[in-house]
Amino acid sequence: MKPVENEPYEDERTALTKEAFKRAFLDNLFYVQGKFPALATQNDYYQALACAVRDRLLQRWISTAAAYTKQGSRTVAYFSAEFLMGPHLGNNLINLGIYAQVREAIAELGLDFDTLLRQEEEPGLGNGGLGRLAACFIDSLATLEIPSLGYGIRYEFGIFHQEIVDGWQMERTDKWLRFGNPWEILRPEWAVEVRLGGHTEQYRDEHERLRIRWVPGKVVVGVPYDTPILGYRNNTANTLRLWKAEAPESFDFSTFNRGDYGGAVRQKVWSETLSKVLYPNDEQIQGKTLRLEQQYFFVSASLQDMMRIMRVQKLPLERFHEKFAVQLNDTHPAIAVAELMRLLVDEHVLPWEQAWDITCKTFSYTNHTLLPEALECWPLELFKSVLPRHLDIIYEINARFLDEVRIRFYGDESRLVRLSLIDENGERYVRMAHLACVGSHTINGVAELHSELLKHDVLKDFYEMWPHKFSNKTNGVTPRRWMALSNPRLTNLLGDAIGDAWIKNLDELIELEPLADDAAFRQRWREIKHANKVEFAAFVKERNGIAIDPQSLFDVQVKRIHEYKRQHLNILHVIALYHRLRSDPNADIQPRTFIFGGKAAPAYHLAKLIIKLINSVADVVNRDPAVNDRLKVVFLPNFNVTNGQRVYPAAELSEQISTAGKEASGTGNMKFSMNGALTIGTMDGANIEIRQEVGAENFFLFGLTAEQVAQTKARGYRPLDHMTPELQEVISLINSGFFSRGDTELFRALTDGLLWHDPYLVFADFESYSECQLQVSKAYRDVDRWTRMSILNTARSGKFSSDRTIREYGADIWRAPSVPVRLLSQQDVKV
Ligand code: 475
Repeated sequence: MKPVENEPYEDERTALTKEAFKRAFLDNLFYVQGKFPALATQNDYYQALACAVRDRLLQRWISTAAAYTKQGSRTVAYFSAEFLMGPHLGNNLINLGIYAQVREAIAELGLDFDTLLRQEEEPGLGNGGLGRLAACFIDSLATLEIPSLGYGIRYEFGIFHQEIVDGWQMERTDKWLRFGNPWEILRPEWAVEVRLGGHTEQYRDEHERLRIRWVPGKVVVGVPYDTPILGYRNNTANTLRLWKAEAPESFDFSTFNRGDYGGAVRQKVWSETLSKVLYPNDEQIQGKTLRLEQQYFFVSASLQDMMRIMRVQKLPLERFHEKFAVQLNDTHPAIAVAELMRLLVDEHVLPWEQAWDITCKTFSYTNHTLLPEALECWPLELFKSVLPRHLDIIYEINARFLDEVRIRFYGDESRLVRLSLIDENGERYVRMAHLACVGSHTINGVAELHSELLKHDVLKDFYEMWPHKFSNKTNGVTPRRWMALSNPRLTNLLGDAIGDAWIKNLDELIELEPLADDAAFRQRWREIKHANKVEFAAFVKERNGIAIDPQSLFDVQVKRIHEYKRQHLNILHVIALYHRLRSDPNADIQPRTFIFGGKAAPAYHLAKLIIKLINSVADVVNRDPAVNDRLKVVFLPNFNVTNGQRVYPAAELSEQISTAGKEASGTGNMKFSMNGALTIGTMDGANIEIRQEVGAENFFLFGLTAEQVAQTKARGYRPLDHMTPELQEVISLINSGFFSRGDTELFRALTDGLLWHDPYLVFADFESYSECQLQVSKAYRDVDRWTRMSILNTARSGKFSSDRTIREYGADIWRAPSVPVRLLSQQDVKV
């Protein structure tokens, strides 16, 4: 092997050539898995492969750590209760630039590479949009070479595994760590203690100053597990640091010595409960003590870890905000504001004013949802029982803040009530969004409309107080995972047509625009979509046992199941089509396959009923020979990152049909569009910006605007005013028991809810939606027109790369310059 110019010689163990890789793979199988081919399972091979790849990351990881330590770089700390990473292996191979070589190497060893990739249990440590956004962001941070750490919780059980039994969702525990996790490295030497509960008391310090001491009721130990996060084709490997909760040795010893073995065991069990399981509620809070304990646990551990880093780099704590920019991913980590104050004031004896100045310069807050039921408020008594000292600190922050409000808005008593960190209307609550706003120097929404609604609605009073804190940062997604990895056929075509600079600079896709008018290119474009559909159809056949026709239009809605996302609007339209076909067997409709996927929160009964309805309609429609050559309905179980990677490349129509003003941004909408699907959507979240980018003529728009929704509600919305004969037929068909073997009550909660309340205006938008779907069918039949529109969607999706989003956060909020990493060889870092 010849050394590359300016690059140090890579030794055998870290070499990326095919032969060196094969040797490393076999070494790992032998020495790490302790297996030889005759005994090895597919999982052993996967583990050996993963370890061989991980070895190749370590050199980058060490080089990165060395560069950051040497430079004392300003660092972004992304605080998030969720990181929905998806499988690492394929992504790391893409980012290392060795996907093709490794695939060949594995094939030459007589193994099936795809089977090995499928062995990986995805780390599903998130619910949906918010958690997946965190994963895209740390990918872009590494690609842009920005020093950063992702801080979160290493849940032993991630988002539940969804099974569909008799049409109903069943939840199974996600035992993702069962076979071990080759991507993480335990760092026990950096464990920290986190205290909880108990009470506070006053005391006098050695200078006779009155101080406050927190006497905790319990202590847990946070143990960090690090996962390297590679940049695309550079030498950067940043860190995702997730905390596991364990019992402190010393604690069970004291109980043990008192002879209380049971008590010692209970303490251990309780401690480990903290990081046991992810709360499966998406955009709905439950107000459970354990959830607050989880939030505080990872936030405290992370801030302590950052202070350790400052000590190692010999930086004084007074410069905390210069070393670190902390982004709060929604209010889940907002307790960090009070915790940093506690650490600085109580533990490091800084004056309150100085500590507050540091705190406000450290934090920034991103809001992800406008739904009132998702705004975190903790009952005061519960809060006090978990974090007594923090409650005092919050009272002090509030008192000083309200003094400021009093002066700014003289005599405006009601404003004080609205702005207070404590909700005093009835039962008292701590308002976490208010704590986040007061303790942050910037506040942002995740799409233009959402950021406007924050300013003029949910956070209006804060906007009036500090307009300069507010900005918009429209979400994005990483093109590495969502195009290069998941859509290899498209990636090849793009490579031939425009090169592969788009993977790092998605704006380059604009070079495709002229090719929309090239008939030969359009033909290739169609062939790729068709091949992706054929592959997906085989997957559906295997998972659902349903044969779907790759010639039909693949119409897809995949996302968490929620009333505001209106999966029921979609299925009502499917029923309407079914009704049309049964009423007129020769009706000329465009054959379609409706694909649904998504999890419902386990306690969200209406969402689960929507899943049941979709499956019930699927059962009838797919079996009915009068229609099943033209209509098919599929509910894909267990929609997650892995399944997303299969579905986006095969989709032709992307359903983004939330009630306007409810979907903060959406990110699935972007994944579809960049993979060439057209959108049918409302004027909501980032749909608006997608339509703006791709052009109104390449987007199927329907429904009320956010403003019209608000007006309609203000006037007193009555769903029955929007009843049409067709909608009447649809509701009657459901209520007749047609989809429920004669059970006329099964779906009553759903249909009655729509008829008498319909909080998300399904009826109000139904006609507009049906009409728009006719336009979709018409466009689809004009094959060239559709292909042109599809190409233009991809060509104009550059804005929706998370690289663009992260550049904006970097420029406006974090001010953390990139630090390119020079690859060190083992010799450079010899002890
Ligand atoms: C928005 N999750 C999407 C996405 O910005 C947006 C809330 C409470 C508890 C647990 N999870 C949540 C969310 O609020 C969430 O996922 N919000 C989503 O954030 C990224 O694209 O529109 O709904």
